[in-house]
Amino acid sequence: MKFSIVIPTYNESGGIERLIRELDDVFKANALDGEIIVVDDNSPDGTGAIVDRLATEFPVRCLHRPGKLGLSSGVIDGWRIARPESEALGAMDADFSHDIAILPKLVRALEDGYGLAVGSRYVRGGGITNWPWKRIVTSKVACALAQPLTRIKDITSGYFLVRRSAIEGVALDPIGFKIGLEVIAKGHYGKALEVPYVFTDRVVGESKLNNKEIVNYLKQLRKLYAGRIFSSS
Ligand SMILES: Nc1nc2c(ncn2[C@@H]2O[C@H](COP(=O)(O)OP(=O)(O)O)[C@@H](O)[C@H]2O)c(=O)[nH]1
Ligand SMILES: [Mg+2]
Repeated sequence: MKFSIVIPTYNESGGIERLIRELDDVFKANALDGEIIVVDDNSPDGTGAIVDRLATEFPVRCLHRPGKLGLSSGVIDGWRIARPESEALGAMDADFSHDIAILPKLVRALEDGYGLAVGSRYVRGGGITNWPWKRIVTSKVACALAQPLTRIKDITSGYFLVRRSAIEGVALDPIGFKIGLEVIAKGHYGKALEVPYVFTDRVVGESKLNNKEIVNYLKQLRKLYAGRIFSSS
């Protein structure tokens, strides 16, 4: 199944070239027909220019946005320009936290009839290494707060593939960091599969998660819960 995977970037010059090379290796080794769309928010460190240079050699394009407009909106904008033949759309971070070795499993899951395949830290076989305990607690609390919305365990995962038809016509809120939660809560994907992987903290660059994004997450949850109450009454 052809797919397009969006990588939102802000100041990821330290790793983006290696990531694209390694993704291309994974595509070739597993006969995957994937397109990479990097959505760069005019990173001061020149991430966008690096991607433009790689576009002649690798299946990658860069969507340049004028400034730091947010992770979720970046993924949504990237999906808008995905090639029409891609039946699956996905997202992945640029910092190697998301293990590219499980990408073939995500693709195969969709080929096997799942509408959504999520890279998951919170199912058997998954985990987290070298994350500061504060981040682990934040992530667990974030997942617990959203648990009533879905059976999926790693609700805040930013690593997934979804059938395009499952989100077509669905109004995805571009707020904040958690585009995966929007898809999980609103998509019409039928069966979902969580594929375990071990999340590793970034080795280069800096995290962009800050208190503002945590507040954005709470706002997003409030809207999702309000939408549920409204639609069930
Ligand atoms: N285009 C874009 N990408 C962003 C923005 N904020 C974060 N990202 C990217 O989103 C991904 C996840 O961000 P990261 O800082 O690693 O978050 P963390 O893993 O939760 O600490 C990375 O690839 C970032 O470069 C943004 O405002 N715009
Ligand atoms: Mg990260």
